[in-house]
Amino acid sequence: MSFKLPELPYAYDALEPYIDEATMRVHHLGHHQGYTNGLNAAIEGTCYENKSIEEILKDIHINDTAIRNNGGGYWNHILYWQIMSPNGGGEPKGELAEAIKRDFGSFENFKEQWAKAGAARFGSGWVWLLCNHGKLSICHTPNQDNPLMKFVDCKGKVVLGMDVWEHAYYLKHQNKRGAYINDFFNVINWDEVARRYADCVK
Ligand code: MN3
Repeated sequence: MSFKLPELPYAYDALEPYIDEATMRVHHLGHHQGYTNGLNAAIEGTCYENKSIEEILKDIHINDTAIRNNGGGYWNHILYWQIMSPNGGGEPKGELAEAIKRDFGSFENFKEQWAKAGAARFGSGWVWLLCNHGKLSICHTPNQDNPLMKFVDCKGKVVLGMDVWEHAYYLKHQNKRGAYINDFFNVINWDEVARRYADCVK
């Protein structure tokens, strides 16, 4: 069995003007395809060949560098495409909105802490919103690491993730990561995030 690059759930230009078409094309067809190919090459002939991506990421050792980088990249980007939407933005509703208010004080405070985490991640990496027995927290990781990996010190189920690699924003936002993060808030698919949160608390 080998992993395949999933199709985007919307057109390449669907997230304009916040995330531009050129970035989406190179990000999906270039970077995500690259992680997919790298993952398939790294697991060939190993005990991971017939495992799910989640099983692989939960099991790997910190020194399994090729699977860590490519498998992380494969999983992280699938999440990333799903938690964005051309109908996204605005504020979360219902149970998720209540949980954000409870754990961050307000949606505005959450946004501020999220942007701060994005700025704090030096170099390449990801910012995560995690649900741990219903409680929400923010964490960030380097490279393509994610909270599924046992050596990563971020505990909880991922409900939202944001790519802060330069390849996610450089063509449009150049060196202004903060401007990209502001734009990201206009495309967050809160329905999908709420679905993941409901899955965590059920
Ligand atoms: Mn990326």
